[in-house]
Amino acid sequence: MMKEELIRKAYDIAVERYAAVGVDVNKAMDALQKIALSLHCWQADDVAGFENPDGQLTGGIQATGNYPGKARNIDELRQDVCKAASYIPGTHRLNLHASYGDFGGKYVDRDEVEPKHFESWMQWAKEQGMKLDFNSTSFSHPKSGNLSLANPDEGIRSFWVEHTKRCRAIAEEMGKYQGDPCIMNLWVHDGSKDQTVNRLKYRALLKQSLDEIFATDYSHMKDCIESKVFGIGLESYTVGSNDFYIGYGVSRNKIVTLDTGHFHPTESVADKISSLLLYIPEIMLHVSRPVRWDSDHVTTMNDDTLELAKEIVRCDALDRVHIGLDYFDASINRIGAYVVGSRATQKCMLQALLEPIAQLRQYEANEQLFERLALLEEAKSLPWNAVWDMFCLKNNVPVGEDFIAEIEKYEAEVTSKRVSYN
Ligand code: RNT
Ligand code: ZN
Repeated sequence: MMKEELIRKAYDIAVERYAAVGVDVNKAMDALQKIALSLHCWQADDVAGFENPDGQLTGGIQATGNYPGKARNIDELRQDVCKAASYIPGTHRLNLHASYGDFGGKYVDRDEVEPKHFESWMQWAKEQGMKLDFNSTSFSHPKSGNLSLANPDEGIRSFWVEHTKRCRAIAEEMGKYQGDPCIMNLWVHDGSKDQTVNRLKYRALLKQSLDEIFATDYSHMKDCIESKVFGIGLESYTVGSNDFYIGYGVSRNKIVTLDTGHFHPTESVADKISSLLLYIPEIMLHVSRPVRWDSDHVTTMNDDTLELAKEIVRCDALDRVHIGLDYFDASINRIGAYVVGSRATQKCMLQALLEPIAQLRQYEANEQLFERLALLEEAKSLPWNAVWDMFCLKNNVPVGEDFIAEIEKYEAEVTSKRVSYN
């Protein structure tokens, strides 16, 4: 039997199997089709950017590994992102950092970035049918230090305020150009390696900086703010902690970014969704996979990601939760990393959309708790994978593991030929 015929057969059986537990598979497929992931541009080049690609990555983040073939310039990065996107079903967004501007070979300092440095990105994204999101960049700069927006030195603080204000103006132009709001994430690394005695002072400074940055109202961009537990070399104190940004987000009506790698290991990020949705307008996610000290391993279809996806669907919040990816693995094929993490996230979303939620809710309401647990367990082995295969087929992307050989081919023909500078 032809592979396609097999996929269709398995799909038809899955549709019936799901109907028996009250789930409409077509509806789930349609919903999945509408979910645009925001792909992080920085997986392609280990967060190097185009200001000074040989410069050091600072700010408490690290990309470990030295796998050959990383993108060395804007053209290669675009080519790689396109390649990755061609193996990810659906239409997705691209999330740029300010350090990835098209600077035309000149050094443009962070307090000088302008929409014109992102014009070619906007045009390119439009040609690809992709929308853009954006990030200010506080790290990997001579003025980054340990404190940027929370720096008591007024010269340094205002430098970063200016940078971030300019980033919002760039995001506004992107949003206007693409006819869809550009989501701008603000994450700063500010923190301290060891015991800190002026915690309140730095947090007050960060609050002040944010108020200055957000003073201008825009209508084509949305702001989000991202917390963290600790950075490498900044282990004892993080100015922008979870409490800090939840307080700020709630009081200023800002989107809060939940990076799944930025919480204590036993904390459930999934459980935060329903609380936050009651107090803030929207949520941005950075879906990642924490492993020990590293918050940025490639996303997989693990319990954490599944629970997160289920909570979004159970809260009926697909239109209020934006799903971005954030990991950087320099030890494996980088295009492969994009594809594995994106497809894993989509598989989790699909399983969430296929959950027999009506029946589960009824059990819960009736206090039929064995029944609830039993159906949750059984649902794990319902044939969601047949639906996933069909989704890939419909979207004209490789089904199952077929993308492995294709990425190997791209590696042999393209990325392995790139001379590494590191
Ligand atoms: C760092 C944050 C942040 C970065 C990107 C590169 O811990 O997660 O989102 O990963 O800005
Ligand atoms: Zn993040």
